[in-house]
Amino acid sequence: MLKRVFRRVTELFGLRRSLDEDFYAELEEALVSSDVSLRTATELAEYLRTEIRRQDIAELEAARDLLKERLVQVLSKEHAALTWPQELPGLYLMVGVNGTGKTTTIAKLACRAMSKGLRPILAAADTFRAAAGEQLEEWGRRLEVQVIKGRPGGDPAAVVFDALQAASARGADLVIADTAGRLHTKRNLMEELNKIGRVSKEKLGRPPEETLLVVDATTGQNALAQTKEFQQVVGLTGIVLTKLDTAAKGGIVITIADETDLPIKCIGTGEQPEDLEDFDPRGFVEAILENSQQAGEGK
Ligand SMILES: Nc1nc2c(ncn2[C@@H]2O[C@H](COP(=O)(O)OP(=O)(O)OP(=O)(O)O)[C@@H](O)[C@H]2O)c(=O)[nH]1
Ligand SMILES: [Mg+2]
Repeated sequence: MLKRVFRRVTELFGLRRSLDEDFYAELEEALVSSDVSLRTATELAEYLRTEIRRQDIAELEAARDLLKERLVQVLSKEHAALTWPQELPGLYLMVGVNGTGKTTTIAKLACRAMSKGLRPILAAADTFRAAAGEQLEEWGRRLEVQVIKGRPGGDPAAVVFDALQAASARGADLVIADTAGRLHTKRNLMEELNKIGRVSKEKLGRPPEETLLVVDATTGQNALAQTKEFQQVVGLTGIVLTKLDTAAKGGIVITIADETDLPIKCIGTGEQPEDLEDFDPRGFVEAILENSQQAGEGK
């Protein structure tokens, strides 16, 4: 799936003969065309230039290994694993712009929780669209997980509150709350999200175990602006990057890791409940920067 993500970067190492000045400019350009931000691309090229000189590297192969190691370093963050609740019930809040895969990811997380022996409850705090609650209820039926729903147009914070209450009453371990997709530039909707965060924190007596921003990997560079806005309004613990099984270029993963302190916790690789993987920085880097011979075979 990620084979063609960094094709231009991969090809650069395959086609070039030497590490001359043009190499760095071309590397920067190839990274940007793979959705890496200009800032991150420049930093990476500069790092390579310095290290190649310092270590007196002449081989393209060695330069590629250097880039790989640097990318692994950039992508490796603390607290990258999902935090499962210590105190019950725990809470996962799912946030993000429209259509990124929040609701689907909730089904995936519910599955993951159940495979760990935890009992989840889903909170349909997307009261904005009637169909949103129905979509979550459909997952609830499929997975045999309870769904707490509010009135259409009702207060989403109240739905999360009710779900936490229900979880306590019924001995459930984890509430996973769906929220309406919202543009990070819409002030009133972001305020609503802030309220959901405040109310849950008050009810729990601590912050939610996870407040996860669901990012569509095909979004490109706008994902960075989204991340920064949501981080400011609701305080994120990490990112779930979805749709990596599609035509996503994936460079945004590197930009988010480089320009924020948030870990990418999981990746979505399909539309089914089992299509969720822990993010593995080394595996990711190996997948995007395979050696040029393999890249040729993959065409
Ligand atoms: N290929 C692929 N499709 C995905 C993935 N995650 C979600 N989708 C699809 O993306 C579409 C939107 O997913 P939803 O889960 O409804 O997204 P949402 O963020 O809840 O959307 P809103 O509630 O409208 O904001 C659906 O068709 C999902 O099946 C993924 O990892 N891979
Ligand atoms: Mg949804």
